[in-house]
Amino acid sequence: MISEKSFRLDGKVALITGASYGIGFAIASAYANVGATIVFNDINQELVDKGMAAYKEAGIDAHGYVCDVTDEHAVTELVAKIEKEVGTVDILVNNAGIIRRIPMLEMSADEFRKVIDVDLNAPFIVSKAVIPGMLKKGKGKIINICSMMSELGRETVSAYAAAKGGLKMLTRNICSEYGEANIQCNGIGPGYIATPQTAPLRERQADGSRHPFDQFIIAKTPAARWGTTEDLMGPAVFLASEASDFVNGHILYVDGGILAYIGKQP
Ligand code: NAP
Ligand code: GCO
Repeated sequence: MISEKSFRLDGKVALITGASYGIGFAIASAYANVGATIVFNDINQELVDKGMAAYKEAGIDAHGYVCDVTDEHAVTELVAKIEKEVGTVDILVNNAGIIRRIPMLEMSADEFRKVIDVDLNAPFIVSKAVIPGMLKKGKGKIINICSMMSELGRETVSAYAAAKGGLKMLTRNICSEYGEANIQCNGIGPGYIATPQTAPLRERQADGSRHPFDQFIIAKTPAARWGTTEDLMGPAVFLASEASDFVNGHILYVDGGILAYIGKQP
């Protein structure tokens, strides 16, 4: 029977990748607030130290590790270390990601590959590393952080859109391959969220006016605002909890209505 307990994560170990700050930090904080043990990684010690200090300030006793999620050997070692030092990963959030805003004709194949490597190959690598532990436990939750670009394109983000579109289908495939083992794999598709990643799109202009893209997103969003990382907390808790045990292969868009809206008339 449904109860508040259905949305709790007590006794669960949650690994959130790239979670020193931004969306990953917010999701990890939400999970800690409902009982989970938090494990996170970031790409260098400076970021991990920054994250550990931020978690401590928030009253969260997190476990932080340095790991480049694109390095399969390093990820395998990371998961083995987590299982030894903390416990089997019950919840994985593939959050780490990069974006390169470059017109396609100016983007090198190496730059394209780098985005695909972090935003698509890495979720495959990390998911592959944690699924064996989930199979042993007979359950698990994988949540991939997708994007508006899992559904829409726009100028200068060809690599990112290709990666996030692929991540949507990887989500559906993990669902298909491991649903019978009681592993649920879903995605969260944030709209436009105010984090360091989108800071260039929100910079004030020299005359103090809002960035043109900022104004564009306000007109494209029924909620008429940018999202905050807090807006993602409830959906992330839901998809990590037993309350969503029959939700699988679903991309939950948390976008203030962008995907439903043609946009406000200029
Ligand atoms: P962010 O502020 O740029 O944070 C991303 C985190 O991932 C950073 O800590 C980053 O470290 C880390 N990271 C990057 N490459 C890594 C690697 N190879 N190994 C380990 N960690 C790595 O981004 P965000 O805005 O919080 O976004 C988080 C996720 O949400 C991303 O997947 C992004 O695509 C997605 N998303 C964001 C928005 C938005 O509007 N902000 C909307 C939809 C989806 P560094 O600081 O060293 O780069
Ligand atoms: C961009 C933005 C977006 C957001 C997010 C939207 O340049 O268009 O960075 O891609 O990061 O992915 O959902």
